[in-house]
Amino acid sequence: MTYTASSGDALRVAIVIPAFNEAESLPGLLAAIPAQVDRVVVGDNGSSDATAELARAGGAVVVHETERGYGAACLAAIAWLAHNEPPDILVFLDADLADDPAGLPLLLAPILAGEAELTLANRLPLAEAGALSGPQRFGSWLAGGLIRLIWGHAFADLGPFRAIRWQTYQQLGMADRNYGWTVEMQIKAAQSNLRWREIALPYACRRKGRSKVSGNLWGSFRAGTKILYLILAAFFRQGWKSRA
Ligand SMILES: Nc1nc2c(ncn2[C@@H]2O[C@H](COP(=O)(O)OP(=O)(O)OP(=O)(O)O)[C@@H](O)[C@H]2O)c(=O)[nH]1
Ligand SMILES: [Mg+2]
Repeated sequence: MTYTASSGDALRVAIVIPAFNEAESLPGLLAAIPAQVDRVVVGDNGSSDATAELARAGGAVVVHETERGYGAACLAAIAWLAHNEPPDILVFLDADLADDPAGLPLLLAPILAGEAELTLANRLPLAEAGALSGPQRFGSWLAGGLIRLIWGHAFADLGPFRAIRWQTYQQLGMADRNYGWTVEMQIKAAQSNLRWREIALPYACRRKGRSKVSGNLWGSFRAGTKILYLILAAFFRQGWKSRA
């Protein structure tokens, strides 16, 4: 199945879902994914529950990645797509049903219209009460502010639900293997002056399963320090390069 671009081209969309012990949420999530989506690939990090079986039962391809980490799971799933069915548009979606797959047409619209290479779901305007923690909101504000200060691109959020043209993704050279995946993509989008759009989409509280990142202090701390580290490292690396 495909989506149609304003140029009339039929574009294939693939969704990457990094999942670790999300057996309770995954069946509902997979059932809510629009039929036009061509392929769903779940990057599983050795879940001890039925995540892999339920993902397959829900029609997804499951790629196993031994190294724990959000980025590592995404990279493994993307490698499978690169070797099997490279799509035209790559979408990222968490497995815990906090993002609603029904928002996909809105997320894809600027890309299908040829107006953007990257679109990101902004969780802040429509987030359910309690869905975004204080540290998450502060982290998005601080990271967004630093990226605007350094590269002039004003992102409001670092949300996981996003879409990017496959060719554009390939040019970014994504590498982060854990908490820095989302911010790395936004830093590189800003550095390469990509045309991007943020779209306000609903964001719900996690109702099932255990939080791996924001819902626990250690996860939030590690995510926060990794995000700050990546922004400052990119700034200094760029600074050195421009002086070299
Ligand atoms: N494969 C894999 N997936 C992960 C890992 N850590 C998190 N995830 C997945 O990444 C997504 C985001 O993790 P969450 O625990 O929802 O993090 P969060 O959204 O910041 O926190 P909550 O608000 O509590 O949901 C979920 O689909 C997780 O299953 C990991 O180490 N490996
Ligand atoms: Mg979540």
